[in-house]
Amino acid sequence: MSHILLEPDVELADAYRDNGVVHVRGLLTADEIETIKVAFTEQVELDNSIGHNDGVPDDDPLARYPRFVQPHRRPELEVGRLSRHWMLEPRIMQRVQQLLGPTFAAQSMFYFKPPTARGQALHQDNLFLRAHPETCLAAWIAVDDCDAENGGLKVVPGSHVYDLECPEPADESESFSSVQVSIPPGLSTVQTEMRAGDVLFFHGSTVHGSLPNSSETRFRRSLIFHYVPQASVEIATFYQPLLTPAGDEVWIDESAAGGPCGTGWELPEGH
Ligand SMILES: O=C(O)CCC(=O)C(=O)O
Repeated sequence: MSHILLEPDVELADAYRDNGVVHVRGLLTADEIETIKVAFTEQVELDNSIGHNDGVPDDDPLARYPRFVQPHRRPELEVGRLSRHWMLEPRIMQRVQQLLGPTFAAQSMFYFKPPTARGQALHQDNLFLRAHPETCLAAWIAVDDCDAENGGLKVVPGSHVYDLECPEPADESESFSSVQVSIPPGLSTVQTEMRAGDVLFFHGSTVHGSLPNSSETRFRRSLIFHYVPQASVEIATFYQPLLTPAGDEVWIDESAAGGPCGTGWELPEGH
């Protein structure tokens, strides 16, 4: 067990402040996880056209099982309704608000990560969301048991106190995304081991990513949300409209492109 696991006698906010990443056991029940898993898997196997275009080749496992980005904006689909429900669900939202204060929801995503699929190289989420002046926070829900074999998330505790780093090219034999950041000096990656229904909360500067799914049989599905404090005054347009905890749509200013990489630097939308 890694030290990012929330101990019963530790406050969530204290653990988050110290590590920038907190693993909470069993927030969703087995039945709730089953409903999510079945709905998303049936959707992608029936029609994967709502998947995000990451430009992968046709013979890539991710071509058949593309990640879904912003599925909560598809109310006509069960996966859309489920995404929106869980994005605002009090067990998640109350914990997010303990960490951020008054909160807007900004993004939903679902990763299938089928057997042999590539992972996502180390990165910091707020490079993409560009929430300002406050950073974003992720709630990463394990829909399968996730570990090193099936490409479970790797995180760098303590990296949240560092600024955003302008990324370098990633090794695309291991990562479907093309950019990666380095591990801050003196810190190291922790391989998470999560059970279905566990949730990992992490800060927008926390360095994290995943290796390929080296299993021949196990998927590594996850439902992922990103949030920003209501104190944010700007965010990249892709994440708008934001949602209040009551589900009302809100628009704030659009953040300028570039961030730590300077002007002219463009990242793909979604991340
Ligand atoms: O699930 C993964 O492998 C990566 C997800 C991720 O990095 C993210 O949600 O920002």
